[in-house]
Amino acid sequence: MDVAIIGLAQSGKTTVFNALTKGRGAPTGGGGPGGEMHVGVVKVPDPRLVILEEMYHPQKVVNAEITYWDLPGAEDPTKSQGIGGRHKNILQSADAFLVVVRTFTDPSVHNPTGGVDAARDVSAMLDELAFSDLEVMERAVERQDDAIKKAKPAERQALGRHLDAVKKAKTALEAGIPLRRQELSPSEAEFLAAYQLLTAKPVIVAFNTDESGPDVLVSQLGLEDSVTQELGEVSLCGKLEEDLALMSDEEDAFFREELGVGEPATFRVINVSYGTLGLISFLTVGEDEVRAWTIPADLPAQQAAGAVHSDFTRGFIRAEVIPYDDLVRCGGISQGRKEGVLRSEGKTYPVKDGDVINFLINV
Ligand SMILES: Nc1nc2c(ncn2[C@@H]2O[C@H](COP(=O)(O)OP(=O)(O)OP(=O)(O)O)[C@@H](O)[C@H]2O)c(=O)[nH]1
Ligand SMILES: [Mg+2]
Repeated sequence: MDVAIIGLAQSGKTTVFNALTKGRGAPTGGGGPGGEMHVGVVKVPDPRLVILEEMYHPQKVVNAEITYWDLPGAEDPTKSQGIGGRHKNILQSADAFLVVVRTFTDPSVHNPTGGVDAARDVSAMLDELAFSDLEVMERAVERQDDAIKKAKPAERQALGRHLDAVKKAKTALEAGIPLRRQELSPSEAEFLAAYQLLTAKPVIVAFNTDESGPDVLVSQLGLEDSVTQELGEVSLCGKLEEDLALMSDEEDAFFREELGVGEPATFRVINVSYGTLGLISFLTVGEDEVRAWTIPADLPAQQAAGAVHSDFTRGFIRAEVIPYDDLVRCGGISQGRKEGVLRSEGKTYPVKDGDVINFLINV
């Protein structure tokens, strides 16, 4: 899963990136337009893998992963407040956005927006995403209009349907409805998918608070429900989390205990991300590998097989499924089979979190 970290200048994007990735520590405080982009991969912690490792002693254990992208500030801060043109392709291919919103008050850190106003900044960033999509849709309308004029009569109908889909999305965007909330037919969705619109993607707001908090809630910002619907949210103190994340694991744990800070923000962000994106993990086990795979909740077994290998979708015969808890209780798959808790499921079986699956494939 790819998550792009975006937000207004000096909101703490790079600080939060460091906190989440526990990396070497990308330089903060001077990103801006000329700044570098940072990429970091984080393993999704999954206690089930630890137990399965003890059961199977596999050669390797593979956690699910999240890749975080920290983008530098916009080229022209007066034109765009955070959605840089240079890195648009990264935004387009991201699975979700983590929008960092400054609520820390520290007067020693310059605030280019003038002062803390979380509601204003959340709206500004959502507007930025919508403006970007509107621009794309406006250009698409022009291009489709042109294409229709030049097309042979036989091609006109399909091009017309494409144009209608683009116009419909544009009108809804103008009315403030992000693509992810627009009702689209399958063919409209297919036409629009090609444009990789930014408002199609889930948004998680990360309030970057002072050390002493308080946590901020989207619902308390006084924004319209239509704006805040479906937003994921998390509060964290970026600076403190960064300081702790850059320590050794032992020191990190010691100071968390000492300061009463709770679990690392990186875990909370992962949980909120899975929740907001509607994702789950299924597991595969064996002597070679024990592994977690991330998929949308209830994905049919045949598509879930495609997460393991693209050929598995085509060659899918059936899935042998045992819930993780049953597997651990039985002590192994063959015992699970004897006890009747190993099920044989077909193509359309909706895969659940914690299903341990063996795909039977015809290759
Ligand atoms: N007090 C305090 N300072 C913070 C916090 N988070 C970030 N900062 C400081 O704010 C400044 C800007 O942080 P960055 O992480 O560089 O912000 P950014 O959004 O990446 O900035 P650009 O990339 O330049 O847009 C740095 O001096 C950070 O140390 C926080 O939670 N509390
Ligand atoms: Mg930065």
